[in-house]
Amino acid sequence: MAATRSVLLATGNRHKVAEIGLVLGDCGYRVETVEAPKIELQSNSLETIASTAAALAYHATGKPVAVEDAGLFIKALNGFPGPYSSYVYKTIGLKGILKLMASEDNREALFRSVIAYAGPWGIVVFEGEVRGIIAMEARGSQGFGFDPIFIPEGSTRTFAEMKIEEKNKYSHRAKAARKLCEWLRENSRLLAPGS
Ligand code: ITT
Repeated sequence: MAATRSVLLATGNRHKVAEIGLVLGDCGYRVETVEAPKIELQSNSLETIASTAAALAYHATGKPVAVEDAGLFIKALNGFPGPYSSYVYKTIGLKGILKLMASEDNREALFRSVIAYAGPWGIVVFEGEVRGIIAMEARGSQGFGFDPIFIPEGSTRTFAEMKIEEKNKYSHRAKAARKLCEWLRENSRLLAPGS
């Protein structure tokens, strides 16, 4: 089915667009992008960050807008970096995380994704998570961010060793996007054609 309807996603991350685009394509929607709100919100809650950013973007564009916020939560580090994942990736990076984890036997971690979709209906929020472990060393060259050090439950390979289709079978983001798909199906009457 050709996707004639679209969802506007406020993000500067092309990998998110590709991953969410693949899922939404399956339910007949294209992803279009708009610049993410300039304000980088600091909060302990992915829900608060995504919802506030979606509300701001909706206000700025006058069109329904989705924002996705995600984070990596490492058990042995009490959930660090969590909502600060983007900042931690840019500062200490993969090497820094592997160093912090060097003497840890417990490698359990969790990726969480929250998609907030703001429109005339208010803000709806969809969540997805995937459990896994932090690898002993970085592996793979696909994807982005912490993909080279995260091995999802049910696989022996890191996200960075997977093509998007395979990552989407496991990923937090694909799970949240599938929930958005269900919502779009059930609420298509709220969305004007072409919006
Ligand atoms: P936006 O423009 O959408 O904000 P971003 O890259 O800044 O893009 P986030 O604020 O959601 O995205 O930051 C989440 C960070 O967590 C991201 O920069 C990665 O370092 C990490 N992360 C989130 N999801 C990930 C995934 O699927 N694979 C690898 N790392 C991920």
